[in-house]
Amino acid sequence: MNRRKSALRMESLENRIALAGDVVAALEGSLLVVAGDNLANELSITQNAAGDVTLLGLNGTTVNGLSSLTLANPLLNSAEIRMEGGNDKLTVTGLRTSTDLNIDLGAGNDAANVVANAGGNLSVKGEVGNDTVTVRGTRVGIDLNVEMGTGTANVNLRNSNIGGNTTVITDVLNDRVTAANLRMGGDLSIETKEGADNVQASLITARSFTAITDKGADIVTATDVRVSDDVNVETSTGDDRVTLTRVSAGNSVKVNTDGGNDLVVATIVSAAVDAIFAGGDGFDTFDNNGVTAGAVFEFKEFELLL
Ligand SMILES: [Ca+2]
Ligand SMILES: [Ca+2]
Repeated sequence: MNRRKSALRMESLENRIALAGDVVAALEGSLLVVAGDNLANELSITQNAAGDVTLLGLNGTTVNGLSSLTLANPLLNSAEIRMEGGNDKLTVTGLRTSTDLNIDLGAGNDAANVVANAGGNLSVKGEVGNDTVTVRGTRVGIDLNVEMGTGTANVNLRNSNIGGNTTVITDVLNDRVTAANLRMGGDLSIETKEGADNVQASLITARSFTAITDKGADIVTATDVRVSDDVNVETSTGDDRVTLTRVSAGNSVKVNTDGGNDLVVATIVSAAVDAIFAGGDGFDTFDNNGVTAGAVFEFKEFELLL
């Protein structure tokens, strides 16, 4: 009885290790390369105030065959983190690179939570699978790019500063993209492709804001968005709902909801040049709670005005 029990225990421990896999990490000059395997890896990468970088495997995941690896204050120009296949979980806390930080979650249902300071670009890529990506409390010197593959994507960007552009692209299926409290020197572009998508942008300062949601019943909500150039929202076919609240543009505001029975609510929206709202085909409703335009204010193809 006892022997059988311990044999079972041994087997279950082996299974757990096999499922958790191993992550290989190496410093190649000033490039940190981290590569998971095709199992579900759970990894935490933390850089402390002294500059030491610790890679900690969690729930059975090992790092170079061990439970963790610490690099003493390495000179980090850039980092490449590839999680490969499997449902991976990655947490990055305080990692500082003087140039680019690239994260590829690979296939699988992955989750990444990133707090970093990248002097160059920060890119997070997901392949097939339902991925959740959070970037918060982060500074990016140049561009922040998030690109998700097929599957339901949940992208959450908040409390961050980006020197250049922020681009989020998700693939088909019902995606959710939240951008909150972001300040950037360039453009915020969110493109969610087909599926019933939900785009929420709030407390944004940027050069421009673009949301393109393609087919499907989409929701686009922009609150406290201030741009020096254009605001552009296109929701394509499907019954869409676009809500703009306290949105101001140094150039124009353009909203086009295309086919479907759409609802557009505009509250305290100002454009230094044109404000143009088009409902497209279908029975569309425009709820105007204060739109001002320096040149042309036009709303067309709406069947009901509130
Ligand atoms: Ca993996
Ligand atoms: Ca993966």
